[in-house]
Amino acid sequence: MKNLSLAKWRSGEHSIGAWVNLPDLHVAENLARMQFDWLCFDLQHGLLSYSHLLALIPAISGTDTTPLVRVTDSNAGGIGRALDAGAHGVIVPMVETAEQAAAIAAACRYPPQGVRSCGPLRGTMLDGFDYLATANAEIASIVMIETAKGLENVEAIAATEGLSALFVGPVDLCFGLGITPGDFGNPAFTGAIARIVAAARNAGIAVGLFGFSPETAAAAKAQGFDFVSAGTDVAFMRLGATAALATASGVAGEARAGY
Ligand code: 3PY
Ligand code: MG
Repeated sequence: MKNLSLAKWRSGEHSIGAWVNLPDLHVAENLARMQFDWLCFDLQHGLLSYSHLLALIPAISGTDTTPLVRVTDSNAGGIGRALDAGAHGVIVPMVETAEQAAAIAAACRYPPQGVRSCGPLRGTMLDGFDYLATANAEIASIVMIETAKGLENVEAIAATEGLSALFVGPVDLCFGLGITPGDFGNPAFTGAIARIVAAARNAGIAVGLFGFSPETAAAAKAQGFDFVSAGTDVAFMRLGATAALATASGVAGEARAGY
């Protein structure tokens, strides 16, 4: 198997993905054919269940778009299930300590580097018979920094052996900092972003951002992020529908990004 997004992050190339909240394989199929580097199927907050993943990941297989899954939490069983469904990487929310990060990195790798249990049924079907031999080097283990405690420990978390990337959840990070959700210009927020980016850079791993809007996504590269989501499937629909309705009616509507 080959993780094209991980290869980009390792070579310092910026990548842009999209977030999938809807359990419809046609949405995923379309997005994967629109040149996004990766799609993240969201089991934490999206309207998806594990059985949807089994259909959605094959819907983008064979394209150059990397399938990532945001799991519900750091439980090793859930991480193993997402990878066994064919994900090329997991994004784990609310990570707060280096011990947690180490357990996540281990859950993503087969022994001797980790503790992932062997069962590459879907991996072999989708990615070929070299799956078992190549998965440890290709699976991305990504942890979210989005709480006050996670930020406090970010340097130690970033230094964790086997971790591929940090990922910022901007709205939970606002909650963690005690500022208004969406107040992304607040110095407390911009300071936290600079600290997270520096921690990743110093540890030699990538750092990504959930793009709350196309505008915040566009600013991510200059802020030092290696990868960013341009939006969610639902937000794309809302933004496109608002623009279409405004053009057709001649009455401007309020475009709402976000989730
Ligand atoms: C956040 O903004 O906290 C996220 O996790 C994005 O989904
Ligand atoms: Mg979050």
